[in-house]
Amino acid sequence: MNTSKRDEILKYLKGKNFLITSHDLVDLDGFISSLALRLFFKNFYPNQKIYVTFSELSKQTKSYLENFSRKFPDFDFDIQIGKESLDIDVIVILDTNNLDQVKLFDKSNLDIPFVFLDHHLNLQKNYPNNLLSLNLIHDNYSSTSEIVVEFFEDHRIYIPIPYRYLLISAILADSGFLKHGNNRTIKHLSNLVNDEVEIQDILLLLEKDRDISEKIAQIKALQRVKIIRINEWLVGISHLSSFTASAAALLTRIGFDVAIVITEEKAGFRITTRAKKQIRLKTGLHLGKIVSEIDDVSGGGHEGAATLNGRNDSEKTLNHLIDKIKKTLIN
Ligand SMILES: [Mn+2]
Repeated sequence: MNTSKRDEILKYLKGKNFLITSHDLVDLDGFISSLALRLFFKNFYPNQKIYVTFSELSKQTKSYLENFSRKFPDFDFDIQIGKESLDIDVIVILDTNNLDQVKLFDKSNLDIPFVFLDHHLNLQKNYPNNLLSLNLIHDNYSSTSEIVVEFFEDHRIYIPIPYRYLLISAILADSGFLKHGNNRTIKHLSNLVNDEVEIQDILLLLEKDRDISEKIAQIKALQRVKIIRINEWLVGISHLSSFTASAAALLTRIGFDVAIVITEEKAGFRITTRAKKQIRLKTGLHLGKIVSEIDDVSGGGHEGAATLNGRNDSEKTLNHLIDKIKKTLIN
Protein backbone atom coordinates (compact mmCIF):
# COMPACT_ATOMS: atom_id res chain seq x y z
CA MET A 1 0.00 0.00 0.00
CA ASN A 2 1.25 3.46 -0.94
CA THR A 3 4.58 2.09 -2.12
CA SER A 4 4.30 4.15 -5.27
CA LYS A 5 3.69 7.33 -3.31
CA ARG A 6 6.73 6.68 -1.16
CA ASP A 7 8.75 6.03 -4.30
CA GLU A 8 7.49 9.26 -5.82
CA ILE A 9 8.74 11.17 -2.79
CA LEU A 10 12.06 9.38 -3.05
CA LYS A 11 12.34 10.23 -6.73
CA TYR A 12 11.35 13.84 -6.21
CA LEU A 13 14.01 14.38 -3.55
CA LYS A 14 16.81 12.99 -5.71
CA GLY A 15 19.49 15.59 -6.32
CA LYS A 16 17.91 18.08 -3.91
CA ASN A 17 19.14 19.41 -0.60
CA PHE A 18 16.38 19.35 1.92
CA LEU A 19 15.34 20.01 5.46
CA ILE A 20 13.28 17.71 7.63
CA THR A 21 11.32 19.34 10.44
CA SER A 22 8.23 18.93 12.58
CA HIS A 23 5.79 20.87 14.74
CA ASP A 24 6.91 23.23 17.50
CA LEU A 25 7.68 21.71 20.90
CA VAL A 26 8.33 18.55 18.99
CA ASP A 27 7.16 15.37 20.68
CA LEU A 28 8.83 11.97 20.46
CA ASP A 29 7.00 10.94 17.32
CA GLY A 30 7.83 14.13 15.43
CA PHE A 31 11.44 14.05 16.61
CA ILE A 32 12.13 10.39 15.99
CA SER A 33 10.28 10.07 12.69
CA SER A 34 12.38 13.00 11.41
CA LEU A 35 15.65 11.36 12.46
CA ALA A 36 14.65 8.02 10.98
CA LEU A 37 13.52 9.54 7.71
CA ARG A 38 16.89 11.22 7.30
CA LEU A 39 18.62 7.90 7.91
CA PHE A 40 16.47 6.33 5.20
CA PHE A 41 17.19 9.04 2.63
CA LYS A 42 20.91 9.00 3.45
CA ASN A 43 21.01 5.43 2.13
CA PHE A 44 19.94 6.64 -1.28
CA TYR A 45 21.40 10.09 -1.40
CA PRO A 46 24.67 10.04 0.54
CA ASN A 47 25.90 13.19 -1.18
CA GLN A 48 22.90 15.41 -0.71
CA LYS A 49 22.57 17.73 2.25
CA ILE A 50 19.80 16.59 4.54
CA TYR A 51 19.21 18.70 7.63
CA VAL A 52 17.02 17.96 10.61
CA THR A 53 15.96 21.10 12.46
CA PHE A 54 13.30 21.78 15.07
CA SER A 55 12.04 25.03 16.54
CA GLU A 56 11.97 23.61 20.06
CA LEU A 57 11.80 20.25 21.83
CA SER A 58 9.03 19.39 24.25
CA LYS A 59 9.85 18.72 27.87
CA GLN A 60 9.07 15.05 27.44
CA THR A 61 11.33 14.77 24.40
CA LYS A 62 14.18 16.35 26.36
CA SER A 63 13.78 13.99 29.27
CA TYR A 64 13.55 10.97 26.95
CA LEU A 65 16.74 12.06 25.17
CA GLU A 66 18.58 12.27 28.47
CA ASN A 67 17.62 8.68 29.21
CA PHE A 68 18.42 7.57 25.68
CA SER A 69 21.87 9.20 25.71
CA ARG A 70 22.73 7.33 28.86
CA LYS A 71 22.00 4.07 27.06
CA PHE A 72 23.59 5.07 23.75
CA PRO A 73 26.29 7.61 24.73
CA ASP A 74 27.87 7.62 21.27
CA PHE A 75 24.70 8.27 19.36
CA ASP A 76 25.01 11.44 17.31
CA PHE A 77 21.65 13.13 16.86
CA ASP A 78 23.09 15.69 14.45
CA ILE A 79 20.17 18.08 14.69
CA GLN A 80 19.79 21.81 14.85
CA ILE A 81 17.42 23.74 17.08
CA GLY A 82 15.74 26.92 15.93
CA LYS A 83 18.07 27.64 13.03
CA GLU A 84 16.83 28.05 9.50
CA SER A 85 19.00 26.31 6.94
CA LEU A 86 19.82 28.32 3.89
CA ASP A 87 20.82 26.11 1.00
CA ILE A 88 17.75 23.92 0.76
CA ASP A 89 15.41 23.15 -2.12
CA VAL A 90 12.59 21.40 -0.28
CA ILE A 91 11.19 21.02 3.24
CA VAL A 92 9.70 17.77 4.52
CA ILE A 93 7.33 18.43 7.43
CA LEU A 94 6.51 15.52 9.71
CA ASP A 95 3.78 14.85 12.26
CA THR A 96 1.57 17.82 11.39
CA ASN A 97 -0.17 19.14 8.29
CA ASN A 98 -0.95 22.49 9.86
CA LEU A 99 1.60 25.23 9.13
CA ASP A 100 0.41 27.16 12.18
CA GLN A 101 2.11 24.52 14.29
CA VAL A 102 5.42 24.88 12.47
CA LYS A 103 7.34 27.68 14.12
CA LEU A 104 10.65 27.28 12.34
CA PHE A 105 9.56 29.46 9.43
CA ASP A 106 7.41 32.46 9.05
CA LYS A 107 4.67 30.86 7.03
CA SER A 108 3.80 34.06 5.22
CA ASN A 109 7.10 34.02 3.36
CA LEU A 110 7.64 30.29 3.05
CA ASP A 111 8.54 30.24 -0.61
CA ILE A 112 10.29 26.86 -0.65
CA PRO A 113 8.19 23.86 -1.73
CA PHE A 114 7.23 21.53 1.07
CA VAL A 115 5.56 18.19 1.61
CA PHE A 116 3.71 16.76 4.63
CA LEU A 117 4.12 13.27 6.10
CA ASP A 118 1.60 12.97 8.87
CA HIS A 119 -0.96 10.90 10.69
CA HIS A 120 -3.35 13.65 11.83
CA LEU A 121 -6.63 14.49 10.17
CA ASN A 122 -5.91 15.95 6.74
CA LEU A 123 -6.88 19.61 7.03
CA GLN A 124 -6.64 20.03 3.24
CA LYS A 125 -5.46 23.56 3.56
CA ASN A 126 -4.03 23.82 0.02
CA TYR A 127 -1.07 25.97 0.98
CA PRO A 128 0.50 27.69 -2.06
CA ASN A 129 3.89 25.93 -1.96
CA ASN A 130 2.70 22.55 -0.71
CA LEU A 131 3.54 19.71 -3.09
CA LEU A 132 0.02 18.39 -2.68
CA SER A 133 0.41 15.24 -4.75
CA LEU A 134 3.34 14.08 -2.64
CA ASN A 135 1.69 14.55 0.76
CA LEU A 136 1.51 11.29 2.69
CA ILE A 137 -1.22 11.85 5.28
CA HIS A 138 -2.80 8.80 6.91
CA ASP A 139 -5.04 9.54 9.85
CA ASN A 140 -5.54 5.80 10.38
CA TYR A 141 -1.91 5.39 11.49
CA SER A 142 -1.19 5.75 15.17
CA SER A 143 2.14 7.52 14.59
CA THR A 144 4.18 9.23 11.90
CA SER A 145 7.04 6.89 12.82
CA GLU A 146 5.03 3.99 11.39
CA ILE A 147 4.71 5.82 8.08
CA VAL A 148 8.50 6.22 8.08
CA VAL A 149 9.12 2.57 9.00
CA GLU A 150 7.31 1.58 5.80
CA PHE A 151 9.95 3.36 3.72
CA PHE A 152 12.54 1.03 5.23
CA GLU A 153 10.29 -1.98 4.72
CA ASP A 154 9.76 -1.19 1.01
CA HIS A 155 13.48 -1.39 0.33
CA ARG A 156 14.38 -3.94 3.02
CA ILE A 157 16.85 -1.55 4.56
CA TYR A 158 18.28 -2.68 7.88
CA ILE A 159 17.45 -0.38 10.77
CA PRO A 160 20.34 -0.03 13.27
CA ILE A 161 19.68 -0.92 16.92
CA PRO A 162 19.55 2.62 18.37
CA TYR A 163 17.02 3.59 15.73
CA ARG A 164 14.94 0.55 16.64
CA TYR A 165 14.87 1.77 20.22
CA LEU A 166 13.87 5.21 19.02
CA LEU A 167 11.15 4.08 16.64
CA ILE A 168 9.61 1.62 19.07
CA SER A 169 9.60 4.37 21.70
CA ALA A 170 7.85 6.79 19.36
CA ILE A 171 5.26 4.25 18.27
CA LEU A 172 4.50 3.23 21.84
CA ALA A 173 4.29 6.84 22.99
CA ASP A 174 2.05 8.03 20.18
CA SER A 175 -0.21 4.97 20.19
CA GLY A 176 -0.73 5.43 23.94
CA PHE A 177 1.05 2.12 24.48
CA LEU A 178 -1.14 0.53 21.78
CA LYS A 179 -4.41 1.92 23.11
CA HIS A 180 -4.82 3.72 19.77
CA GLY A 181 -2.95 1.11 17.79
CA ASN A 182 -4.17 -1.49 15.33
CA ASN A 183 -2.85 -4.74 13.82
CA ARG A 184 -0.48 -2.80 11.60
CA THR A 185 1.01 -1.05 14.63
CA ILE A 186 1.81 -4.43 16.17
CA LYS A 187 3.29 -5.73 12.92
CA HIS A 188 5.56 -2.71 12.71
CA LEU A 189 6.64 -3.16 16.30
CA SER A 190 7.29 -6.83 15.73
CA ASN A 191 9.49 -6.02 12.71
CA LEU A 192 11.45 -3.57 14.83
CA VAL A 193 12.04 -5.91 17.75
CA ASN A 194 14.95 -8.30 17.45
CA ASP A 195 17.26 -10.14 19.84
CA GLU A 196 19.24 -7.01 20.56
CA VAL A 197 16.22 -4.97 21.55
CA GLU A 198 14.93 -5.22 25.11
CA ILE A 199 11.38 -3.99 25.35
CA GLN A 200 11.69 -3.50 29.13
CA ASP A 201 14.62 -1.12 28.49
CA ILE A 202 12.43 0.88 26.18
CA LEU A 203 9.68 1.13 28.78
CA LEU A 204 12.30 2.50 31.18
CA LEU A 205 13.40 5.11 28.63
CA LEU A 206 9.81 6.23 28.31
CA GLU A 207 9.19 6.60 32.01
CA LYS A 208 8.59 10.21 32.85
CA ASP A 209 9.25 11.61 36.21
CA ARG A 210 6.38 13.91 36.96
CA ASP A 211 7.79 16.93 38.70
CA ILE A 212 5.99 18.77 41.46
CA SER A 213 4.77 21.56 39.19
CA GLU A 214 2.99 19.01 37.01
CA LYS A 215 1.41 17.38 40.04
CA ILE A 216 0.17 20.75 41.29
CA ALA A 217 -1.19 21.59 37.84
CA GLN A 218 -3.13 18.34 37.72
CA ILE A 219 -4.56 18.88 41.18
CA LYS A 220 -5.60 22.43 40.24
CA ALA A 221 -7.26 21.16 37.11
CA LEU A 222 -9.35 18.87 39.30
CA GLN A 223 -10.23 21.64 41.76
CA ARG A 224 -11.42 23.88 38.93
CA VAL A 225 -13.27 21.40 36.82
CA LYS A 226 -16.86 22.14 35.75
CA ILE A 227 -19.10 19.20 34.95
CA ILE A 228 -21.54 19.18 32.07
CA ARG A 229 -23.77 16.15 31.76
CA ILE A 230 -25.21 15.34 28.34
CA ASN A 231 -27.41 12.26 28.55
CA GLU A 232 -25.11 9.64 30.02
CA TRP A 233 -21.93 11.44 29.02
CA LEU A 234 -19.79 13.66 31.23
CA VAL A 235 -17.83 16.59 29.83
CA GLY A 236 -15.25 18.23 32.09
CA ILE A 237 -14.01 21.77 31.53
CA SER A 238 -11.05 23.21 33.38
CA HIS A 239 -8.35 25.84 32.96
CA LEU A 240 -4.63 25.89 33.65
CA SER A 241 -1.55 27.79 32.59
CA SER A 242 0.55 24.74 31.77
CA PHE A 243 0.45 20.93 31.57
CA THR A 244 -2.89 21.12 29.82
CA ALA A 245 -2.42 17.87 27.91
CA SER A 246 -1.58 15.87 31.01
CA ALA A 247 -4.50 17.49 32.87
CA ALA A 248 -6.91 16.63 30.05
CA ALA A 249 -5.68 13.05 30.07
CA LEU A 250 -6.13 12.92 33.84
CA LEU A 251 -9.73 14.16 33.55
CA THR A 252 -10.59 11.34 31.16
CA ARG A 253 -8.97 8.82 33.49
CA ILE A 254 -11.06 9.80 36.47
CA GLY A 255 -14.39 9.54 34.68
CA PHE A 256 -14.99 12.30 32.16
CA ASP A 257 -15.86 11.10 28.68
CA VAL A 258 -14.65 14.38 27.19
CA ALA A 259 -12.09 16.72 28.76
CA ILE A 260 -11.52 20.33 27.75
CA VAL A 261 -8.69 22.37 29.24
CA ILE A 262 -8.24 26.04 28.40
CA THR A 263 -5.05 27.99 28.78
CA GLU A 264 -4.70 31.72 28.29
CA GLU A 265 -1.43 32.72 26.66
CA LYS A 266 0.24 36.02 25.96
CA ALA A 267 -0.82 36.09 22.35
CA GLY A 268 -4.17 34.34 22.70
CA PHE A 269 -5.44 31.08 24.05
CA ARG A 270 -5.20 27.34 23.52
CA ILE A 271 -7.82 24.68 24.13
CA THR A 272 -6.76 21.07 24.61
CA THR A 273 -9.40 18.36 24.24
CA ARG A 274 -9.52 14.62 24.84
CA ALA A 275 -12.30 12.07 24.38
CA LYS A 276 -12.53 8.48 25.50
CA LYS A 277 -12.80 5.69 23.00
CA GLN A 278 -16.24 4.51 24.06
CA ILE A 279 -17.87 7.86 23.44
CA ARG A 280 -16.16 8.09 20.06
CA LEU A 281 -17.37 4.67 19.01
CA LYS A 282 -20.92 5.14 20.26
CA THR A 283 -21.54 8.69 19.05
CA GLY A 284 -19.08 9.20 16.19
CA LEU A 285 -17.50 12.10 18.07
CA HIS A 286 -14.35 13.26 16.24
CA LEU A 287 -12.58 16.04 18.08
CA GLY A 288 -10.13 16.70 15.24
CA LYS A 289 -13.01 17.39 12.85
CA ILE A 290 -14.91 19.49 15.34
CA VAL A 291 -11.99 21.80 16.12
CA SER A 292 -11.12 22.18 12.45
CA GLU A 293 -14.66 23.45 11.82
CA ILE A 294 -14.58 26.25 14.37
CA ASP A 295 -14.24 29.74 12.91
CA ASP A 296 -11.40 32.18 13.62
CA VAL A 297 -9.13 29.64 15.27
CA SER A 298 -6.57 27.17 14.04
CA GLY A 299 -6.88 23.62 15.17
CA GLY A 300 -6.36 20.01 14.37
CA GLY A 301 -5.91 16.57 15.80
CA HIS A 302 -7.36 13.11 15.96
CA GLU A 303 -10.69 11.60 16.93
CA GLY A 304 -9.74 11.42 20.58
CA ALA A 305 -7.30 14.30 20.97
CA ALA A 306 -7.30 17.74 19.41
CA THR A 307 -6.00 21.21 20.10
CA LEU A 308 -7.02 24.62 18.92
CA ASN A 309 -5.31 28.00 19.10
CA GLY A 310 -7.12 31.31 18.94
CA ARG A 311 -6.42 34.95 19.45
CA ASN A 312 -9.48 36.78 20.63
CA ASP A 313 -12.53 35.51 22.42
CA SER A 314 -11.79 32.28 24.27
CA GLU A 315 -15.26 32.27 25.87
CA LYS A 316 -16.98 32.40 22.50
CA THR A 317 -14.77 29.67 21.05
CA LEU A 318 -15.33 27.49 24.10
CA ASN A 319 -19.12 27.85 23.81
CA HIS A 320 -18.93 27.07 20.13
CA LEU A 321 -16.86 23.97 20.88
CA ILE A 322 -19.24 22.76 23.60
CA ASP A 323 -22.25 23.33 21.31
CA LYS A 324 -20.66 21.24 18.60
CA ILE A 325 -19.84 18.44 21.03
CA LYS A 326 -23.40 18.58 22.41
CA LYS A 327 -24.87 18.31 18.93
CA THR A 328 -22.87 15.18 18.23
CA LEU A 329 -23.80 13.62 21.54
CA ILE A 330 -27.51 14.38 21.34
CA ASN A 331 -27.97 13.13 17.76
MN1 LIG B 1 2.48 11.89 16.07
